[in-house]
Order: sequence, then C-alpha cells, then structure tokens
Amino acid sequence: LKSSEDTPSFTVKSYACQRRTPLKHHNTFLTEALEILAENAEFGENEGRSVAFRRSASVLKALPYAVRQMDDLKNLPCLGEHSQRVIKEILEDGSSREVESTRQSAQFQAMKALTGVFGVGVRSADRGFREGLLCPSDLIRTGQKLNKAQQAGVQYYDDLNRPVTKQEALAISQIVERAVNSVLPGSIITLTGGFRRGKEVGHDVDFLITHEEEGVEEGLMPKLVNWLDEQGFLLYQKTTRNSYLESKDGPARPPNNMDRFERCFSIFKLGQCSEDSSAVLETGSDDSGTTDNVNGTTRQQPGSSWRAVRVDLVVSPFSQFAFATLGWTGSKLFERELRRWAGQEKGMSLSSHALYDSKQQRYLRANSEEEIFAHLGLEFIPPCERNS
Ligand code: 8DG
Ligand code: MN
Ligand code: MN
Repeated sequence: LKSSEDTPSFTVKSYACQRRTPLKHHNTFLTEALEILAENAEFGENEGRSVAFRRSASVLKALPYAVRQMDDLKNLPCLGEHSQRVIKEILEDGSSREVESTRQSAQFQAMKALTGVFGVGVRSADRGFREGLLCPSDLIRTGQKLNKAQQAGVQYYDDLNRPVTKQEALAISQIVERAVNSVLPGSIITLTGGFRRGKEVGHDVDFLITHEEEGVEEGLMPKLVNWLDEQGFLLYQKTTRNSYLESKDGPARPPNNMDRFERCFSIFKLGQCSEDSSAVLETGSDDSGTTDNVNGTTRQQPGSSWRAVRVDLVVSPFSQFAFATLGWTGSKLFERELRRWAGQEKGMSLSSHALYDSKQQRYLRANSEEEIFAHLGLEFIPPCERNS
C-alpha cells in the first residue's frame, strides 16, 4: 500500500463525463466557495473563469473523502492555481477572504437577486445594477420596462424562488401526463433535469415528450399548451417552434448552445399537495379570492391554496429521443464536458439532437443513452452520478 492513511490517493479522470459524481459528497464547504466565484464570474460574463471554477468544484465532488490538507489534492486534474489558493486559505483559516468579500459585495448580492427573477438574464441585471437597482421590487418601484416573462417573474417571485419538492414534481407529472394523453395518446413522457439525477428539490420541473411513431409528435406542443391553458394550469408560457434540420454536411452550428426542439418555458399553477403525495389539483378558472392586487401586479398571499412552479416542456422526435434525454438530464457542467470530450477527444459533435462523426462524415444513431456513451468511448454514467 503506497498511500498513508492521512493522504488518500485516488485517481480522478479529467473530464466530468468520465467520472461518477454523486449528489451528496464530502467537500461541500469547498465546492460552495468555489461556486460563489464561478457564479460571480458568470455575472461578469467571464465564461472561461467561471468554467474553470466549476471544473475545480466538480473534481472535489467526485472525491470519496473530505479534503483536509493540500496534500489530499495531489495528482488531481483541473485544479488551477487560483482555485488551489482559495482551497488552501479555507483549509488553513476556515474561509477565503476573496469568497467572503464576493459574497458580501453589493454587486454580487444585487446580481443574484435580480437574476433570480425569471426572465432577467445577466445582461439586464447588470444594466439594472448600474442604474442603481438592488432587488426585484426596485424593478417595479422604478417603473422599469419589463417583458411578459419578466412581469411573470416579478409577479411570482416568491413562489419561483421557493424550491420545488419531489412531491410537487410528481404532481406536475400527473398533470402533464393527463394533458399529453388527451392530445396524443401513447406518448412517452420523461422527467428530466435535476429530478432525474435524484435531486430532492429543484428550481423547476423538466419534461421531455416523444412518441414511438416518428412524425406524429409534430404540432404536439401547441395542442398540449392549449389543453393546459384551458384547464387553468398555466400562469405563463412561451412556446418556441422546432427548427432543427439534419443536413448531410454535418451539423449546422446553432448560434449558441440552445437546441432547436419544440419547447415551452412555462409557469404552472399547482394546487396544494397533500401529505400523502396524492395531489389535490385545482383549476384556476375562478381565481377564488386568494390573490390581491399590489401596484398593478397580482401578488400571491401567504397561505394561498396554490403555488406557481416553473416547468420546462420539450418535444422530441423519437429518432432523437436518446440524445434529447441525455442533453436535458444535466448537470449543465456534465453536458458541457460531454460536448468537449466529443469534440476534443473524438472528433465528434454532440448535441441534444444527434452525434456527428467528423472523420466518418456521418451521423451515429442511438436508441439509448448507453449507446451514446458507447459511441463516445465512455463508460456509462447513470443519471444519479451526473451531478458534476
Ligand atoms: P434545477 O432545475 O433543479 O435547478 O437543476 P437542473 O434541472 O439541472 O437545471 P435546468 O436549468 O432545469 O436544466 C436542466 C437541463 O436542461 C440541463 O442539463 C441543461 C439543459 N438545458 C437548458 N436549456 C437548454 C437548451 O437550451 N438546450 C439544451 N440542449 N439543454 C438545455 O436548461
Ligand atoms: Mn431543472
Ligand atoms: Mn429547466
């Protein structure tokens, strides 16, 4: 045995998609600190810096032991000089000055509060902060021009910042199943995102919908949204049309990482869940006196019988279902690392629609996530170990 007891030796592969990352791990006090710096870099639109901190944090999540001294980090990949400096300070002093001053800075707190509003991105939050806005209510107080999404974001701010429980996710699943089965019987509905990775709570509920008979899923989303709206389940929705076309010249690069499925970003009105997980579902047709109008925006009162929940719906053709499932399960870093692995190590291009092999100049088909990992020369990592 080479390693002594106090300096565990453990090899960690350098891409997050090559290793298993459980939801609960041993280094939360370090990863939370590094992720504050990652988040702050995102607020400053410094993507390289933010990914570097996220990768460092992710390596620590994969360790089967708690890091106690710098020696415990020997031979670990992805730990840059800056991350190591932060870790060292936390191990020695209990906290990092950089992390604590970031956490307490007015700018970080304002950016966190403003981007916490559904529909408000880093750009608008930054503009707001530079105009003196510090919190969501400043958006209303100063009469900012808000688009429909942002109006809903402000209106349901408290609800949308309250974590969605597994039980609520299951109640939403039941509604979505009912809706989908009335507009296209035989459809397959998968819970994706954080809940598929085993999370107990989430910031939203993500669904992927398909049908074995290729093509019948076309036009499903508008029908689904109509059904949900008519039953009073939707407080807000924005649907985007499918725009993906496979080309024999390989994947046309989308302008950003957004994929091109038919999708719907929505806010559901969910009736109170009872203790025993059987949801009592209410429809919203009568608005039974539980809301109150403040400054022109309807705010929900405490103790109301319903709550607002963010729900993402995606429809995929059956032939792309495996890729879509993999792409919408996350985590975001895991997805990013999968694409980087495909490109840098395999000369392939992976998206939520397809896998293209540049050397062979052809698409590689897959009917399951397992087949995609195999195409990529990776060991299969189950969803609950993709919490990078
Ligand atoms: P949370 O909601 O509990 O906070 O965690 P999550 O479920 O992991 O995060 P999410 O923001 O709901 O994202 C779920 C997955 O969906 C994640 O892997 C990233 C992926 N995703 C988006 N937007 C897009 C997109 O435009 N295209 C693709 N392909 N995937 C996307 O969030
Ligand atoms: Mn999610
Ligand atoms: Mn989502």
